[in-house]
Amino acid sequence: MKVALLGFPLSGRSTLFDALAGGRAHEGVASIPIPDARLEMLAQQAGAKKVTPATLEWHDDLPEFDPLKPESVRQPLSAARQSDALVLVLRAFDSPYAPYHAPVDPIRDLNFWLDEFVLADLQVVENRLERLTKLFQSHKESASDRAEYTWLQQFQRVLNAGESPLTLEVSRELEPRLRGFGFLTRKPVVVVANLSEQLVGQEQRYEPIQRLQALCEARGLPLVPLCATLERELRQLPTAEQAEFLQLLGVSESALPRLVQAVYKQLRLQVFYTVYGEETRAWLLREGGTALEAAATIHSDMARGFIRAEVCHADEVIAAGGWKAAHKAGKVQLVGKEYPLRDGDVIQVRFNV
Ligand SMILES: Nc1nc2c(ncn2[C@@H]2O[C@H](COP(=O)(O)OP(=O)(O)O)[C@@H](O)[C@H]2O)c(=O)[nH]1
Ligand SMILES: [Mg+2]
Repeated sequence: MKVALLGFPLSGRSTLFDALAGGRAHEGVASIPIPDARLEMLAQQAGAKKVTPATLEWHDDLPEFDPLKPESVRQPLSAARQSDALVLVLRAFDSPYAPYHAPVDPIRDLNFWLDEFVLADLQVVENRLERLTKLFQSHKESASDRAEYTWLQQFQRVLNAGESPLTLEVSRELEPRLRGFGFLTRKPVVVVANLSEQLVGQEQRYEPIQRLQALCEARGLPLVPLCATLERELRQLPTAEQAEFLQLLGVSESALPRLVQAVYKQLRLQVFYTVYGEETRAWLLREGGTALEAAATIHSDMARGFIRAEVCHADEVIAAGGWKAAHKAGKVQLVGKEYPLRDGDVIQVRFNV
């Protein structure tokens, strides 16, 4: 799952990315683990030698937008279509350079990006409708071309009316066709307000942030206020000194785990676990995913030769004292391919290839 950082130049994307990646980045890409207390417990109980968390792939590699050349916004936007989620970084700190000498106004900046999403998607829709119309004229269209046309027309109407396109349903057949367009207005978005050192911890009393909070709530966008430079400094400190540093700042904790969780939540994923041999591992699956899909995530052979799966929720495994103990206590269920996994299930696939 790809998460891309999007924002004006000098909004603090690279600083935030460094704070998240902690030096483990390569060319603006880094795998960032999802913090997971259940995984730690499961691994401890299993005596695992290797613990592998689920990760999201964070990207700070979108082409730059130059506010002095308005048309240059197209490049980062079209690259952003490839990602599964976007983190919109808004500058909420004063800067002598930021684009370019503009006063701090995170609401202006948020609206700029949201409007650009609509315009960019409308452009894609118009082009596609035109091509489909040509296809219809040659009478070579399929039923799914017709279905796509109808959906796109509805989408266009909703966008033009300024309504939320998230309410539009997409059928299972249509979904793979539409996925290719990477519509920005339908992407999971998390908003970051990048605060100055002075404001962090007191942002709730800062009027522009209060108004931003209200706007984000109205739009259904999670907002995470933080100070990227402080987060980066914090990350560079030895663990023993981090608590002291936070106390000095009057902040209770780093905002980064909350940011990662917010993105994860917006992606509508769930976690499942495997406890095989020496390794305890967390995996990601779409919400509502089945045992067969989980098997396919682990290994294609497991899906191909799927017989049954043993399933027990991590909380029950932990309460029982481990996988074997959960077995003994009769907590482990035997399920088939279509079983819908619950967030936090531990699974052991029986397969034959
Ligand atoms: N005061 C303050 N400055 C920041 C913060 N985040 C970034 N900066 C500064 O803003 C400048 C641009 O940051 P950078 O991360 O390179 O922005 P990018 O262009 O969006 O990648 C740098 O000089 C940073 O030190 C912040 O949270 N507070
Ligand atoms: Mg940068």
